[in-house]
Amino acid sequence: MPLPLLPRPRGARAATALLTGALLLISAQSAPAGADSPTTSSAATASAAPSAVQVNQLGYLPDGPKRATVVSASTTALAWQLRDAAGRTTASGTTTVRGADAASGQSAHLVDFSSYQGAGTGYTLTVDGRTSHPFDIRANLYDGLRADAMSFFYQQRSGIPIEARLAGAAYARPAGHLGVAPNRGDTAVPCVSGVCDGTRDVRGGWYDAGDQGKYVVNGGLAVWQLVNSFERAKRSGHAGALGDSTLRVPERGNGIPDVLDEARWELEFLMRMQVPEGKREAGMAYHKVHDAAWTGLPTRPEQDAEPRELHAPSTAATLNLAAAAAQCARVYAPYDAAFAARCLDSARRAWAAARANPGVLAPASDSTGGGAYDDSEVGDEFYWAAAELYATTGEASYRDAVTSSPYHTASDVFTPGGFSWQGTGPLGRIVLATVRNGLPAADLARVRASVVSAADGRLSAMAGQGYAVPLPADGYVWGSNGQVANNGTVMAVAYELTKQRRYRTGALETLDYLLGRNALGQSYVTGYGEHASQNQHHRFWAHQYDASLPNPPAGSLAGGANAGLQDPVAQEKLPGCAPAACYIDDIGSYSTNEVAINWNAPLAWLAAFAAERG
Ligand code: 9MR
Ligand code: 9MR
Repeated sequence: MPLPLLPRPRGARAATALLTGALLLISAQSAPAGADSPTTSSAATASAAPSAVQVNQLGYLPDGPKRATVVSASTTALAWQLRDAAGRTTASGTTTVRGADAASGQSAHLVDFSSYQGAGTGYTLTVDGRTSHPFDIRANLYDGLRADAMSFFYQQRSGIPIEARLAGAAYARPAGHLGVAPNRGDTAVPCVSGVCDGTRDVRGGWYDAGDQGKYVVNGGLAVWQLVNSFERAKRSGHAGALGDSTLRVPERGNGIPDVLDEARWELEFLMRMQVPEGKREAGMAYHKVHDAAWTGLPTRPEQDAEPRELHAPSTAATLNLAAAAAQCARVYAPYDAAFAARCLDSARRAWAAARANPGVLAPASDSTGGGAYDDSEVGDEFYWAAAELYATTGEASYRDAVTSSPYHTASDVFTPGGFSWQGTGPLGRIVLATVRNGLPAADLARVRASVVSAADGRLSAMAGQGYAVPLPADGYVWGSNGQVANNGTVMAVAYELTKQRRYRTGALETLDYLLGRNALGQSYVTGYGEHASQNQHHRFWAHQYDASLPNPPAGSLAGGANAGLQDPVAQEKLPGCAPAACYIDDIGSYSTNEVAINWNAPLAWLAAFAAERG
């Protein structure tokens, strides 16, 4: 049965991205990528030749914040004009001089046209003879991104064919890693010899990123964020927008919210990674499964001929499973009681196994053929898992684990980078702050205040900069866009807790950064914006290396600026870059331009939040 068409992204070039596939995507996105692109060269010369007007290239919500950054060395205010698609000036004013901006190395002015309440497409902002990329002002601005950022997960699925009717012809592919040659996984994967026993069926789940590894700590975080997004939407009365038949997933029409169908694909995998009862280390989760050696690019999933290996269980993986499965038990209960019960059983066993094996650490050196995802401090994972188990069960033993954890009371649990697969303490705070639980009122108030105070910290970081980025100037690390988006979700939670508009503003301006209001004028989301990333590091969406393969689908978030320059392309092309400008839309730059489930998850979360504001 043909599917009804879902809302398509309408901003700029997005409409063509998924419907007509790779060829049109390429011809429509005429801005050349790579070292010669106008963006890269303008960034390089920005301080010498002040020039750009950087906006959210998708656009702005009619009743949302509307700010832009102008790169200009002028020390006096400049006149700006907002023009509609017909070129008529609909608003005007003067800039605020901001001056030197450490992260971008640029000199900035701010334009604030928030008071403009009109709507339409094809607006531009002109300052001092320079004109921005076109953008929309409309209430349904984020509907398309909400669906596309979620659809990313379907397209990352392992162990199931990706169907043309759902993903578009260019993105269809056979199932990967189902034990069909040349694949050598994932239906009977042995442990790395000498480190653990046994052979497991670990089919399914999502591929992590541009590689085809599957890592429990990152999978646990990403799936938690998707399910958390649904739980949040439900609290705010918007669950319907993520309900059944809202996403392009094969389970459409089964009566269960599509985002939960998508998340279940990963949850089933995570539970397969748990050592079964009766075996040594029963209840623990294997840290990861991936290729024995790095495969080259491109490598289609169903063509991957490398042996797959399970890596030893770790305490961190076990606790991420416990947290995600405990959340599953609560959130799925109204829709599928049997599945919810299975999740709870898995979560309890994982918790008990982690308590019995509290210091089994995944080594940082284990990064051949897959990422290490190492973590030397797991007290925060204990806290997060205890918080989820307590929120779901209300049981005293989990409450005690929460209240006795140093992560429950420490003042620095939220870092400037928010949270990550390595730092999960904030997730415990967010759960306890938002999900009804039996903590004493004063303790609950303190937990909530800690989330709000973290959001205040991000707002003050934004206020001090030319681009309103919720990161400090030294925060541009591998996956900085994921950190930015995570911080956006912290501000959105603070908005839910306080209803104070400044937090909503912070969350929405976080999307402005990701969608083009940044040092490079780069929309980091494929298909959204006039100058959007399209060559992210991926073994199947590898069009830059093989014209028969597609670019990443619309709604794929690039890792973002990384001052560490940790790949050869970044090292060659970006020497001397200012932190926020250390990015290149080249498939070879895996340290600035990969995609990953833990980066798309907060993008999807934020897009759903923003779509509700429309
Ligand atoms: O392609 C890999 C990417 O998915 C990882 O994030 C990255 C870091 O772990 O490594 C990439 O693989 C490269 C490897 O580390 C070094 N040899 C070249 C590989 C392919 O670019
Ligand atoms: O997101 C990870 C980042 O924090 C690390 O610095 C980096 C190097 O270890 O690895 C990143 O994760 C990659 C993982 O190792 C392999 N799959 C792709 C992930 C995104 O690049």
